[in-house]
Amino acid sequence: MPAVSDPICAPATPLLPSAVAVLRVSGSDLADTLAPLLSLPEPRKATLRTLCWEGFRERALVLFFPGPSSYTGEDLVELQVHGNPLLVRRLLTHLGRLGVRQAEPGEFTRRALLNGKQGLLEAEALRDLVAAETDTQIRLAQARAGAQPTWIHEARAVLTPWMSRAEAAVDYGEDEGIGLDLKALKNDLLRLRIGFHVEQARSRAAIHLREGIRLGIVGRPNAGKSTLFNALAGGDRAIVTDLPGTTRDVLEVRCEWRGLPLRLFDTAGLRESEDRVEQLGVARVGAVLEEADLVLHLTPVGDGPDGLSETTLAPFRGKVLEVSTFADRGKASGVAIAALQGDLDALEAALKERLLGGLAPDACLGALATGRQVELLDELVRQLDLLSALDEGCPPEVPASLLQGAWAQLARLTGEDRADSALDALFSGFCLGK
Ligand SMILES: Nc1nc2c(ncn2[C@@H]2O[C@H](COP(=O)(O)OP(=O)(O)OP(=O)(O)O)[C@@H](O)[C@H]2O)c(=O)[nH]1
Ligand SMILES: [Mg+2]
Repeated sequence: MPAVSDPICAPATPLLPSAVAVLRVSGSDLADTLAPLLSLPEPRKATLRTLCWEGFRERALVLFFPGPSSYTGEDLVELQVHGNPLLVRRLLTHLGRLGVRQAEPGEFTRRALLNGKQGLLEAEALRDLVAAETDTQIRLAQARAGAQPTWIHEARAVLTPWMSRAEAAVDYGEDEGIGLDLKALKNDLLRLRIGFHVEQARSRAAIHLREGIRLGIVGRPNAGKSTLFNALAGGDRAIVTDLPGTTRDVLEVRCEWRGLPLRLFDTAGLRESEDRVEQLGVARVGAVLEEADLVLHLTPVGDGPDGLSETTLAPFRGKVLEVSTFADRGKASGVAIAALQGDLDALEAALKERLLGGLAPDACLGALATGRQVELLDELVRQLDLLSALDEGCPPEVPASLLQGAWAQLARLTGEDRADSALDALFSGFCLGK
């Protein structure tokens, strides 16, 4: 039985002039509710119907998915009408008169979740898929939307028998001499923990890819910052000249470069200047340093250190990557590039090492990727680490409670604990009609 069943409706496409607009209606017994407007067609067969209300006559393509074999698990009707925003609003108002209320953002998916049609992890992936801005982000979200990670099933398969053994040891242990074989438990956990550590590395990288990497480009004037900015952005976005002090403002661009979703910041060259505009530009570098996930500090090959860059970057050392530019002009150690010539392989390798722990973006397909998910995975790993460190002689209550803790983390991860807080956080990020 669906948990919620009052009929809801929402536009599933943006309210903009377009060829087609899609409206969704979900609820139990939609045949009755919608009877004054249309007779429902054969299930899952696109069928033309003329919708008549308040003097409007709209030819609509209608799709009917009877519950429970529908996205929401209840009756679902999709109406494809002409993409006039006013027409769509009039139809929604009329549906309101028939007792179909406007859905909250994400309410269709919330019902899908409550009716067991979808898991929380898949729903989070769907939200990310709709919000994705780059190819990599779309691929990652698609991989997560498809299926629950297999390691979750494997973990449950390992934990289930141990939970019953631990319970038995707690309930009957003393009377009937049932002990818990901690050594065998630790052995079983070993394989799981190795897998979990791989998942942790993959998900740390996946978080960067999902959120996009804020990359600041700083250095002295003429270090080649704007040239690199343009090369990464794949277009002529910033002015490049051989005059030092060309860039005065912070320029920002979002792009994907070699599988890395980036938010790039080009900045004014760091130097003491009499020029008022340039001074203002240099002052803005600080904000970029604060905001960035990683700062590329460019120094032309053969140039010595410069004092202003050193002092400006000192508080941010932990996130600075030193990069030698103009590699076409001389030999350099470390990460060396020639942006003008498009020679950026060393930078690619260094970025992937620093941000993805050396993983390729494709290696993160299917990994957990949100803050919520990764926190729960970390907690799960912590519980298993504690279990593996237990003394042979400890009372069975301790492993029993740790095993239950690990199980609870898995349930929170997949949303099977039905916690409202996770659902509310998720659906506040959804668009209408999803
Ligand atoms: N040979 C060579 N020239 C480069 C390279 N990168 C940049 N240049 C040239 O160096 C000059 C300065 O480049 P920009 O990208 O404007 O330098 P910038 O760091 O943005 O300079 P400011 O905006 O003044 O701080 C331009 O004439 C570029 O064509 C490179 O890798 N090799
Ligand atoms: Mg510049």
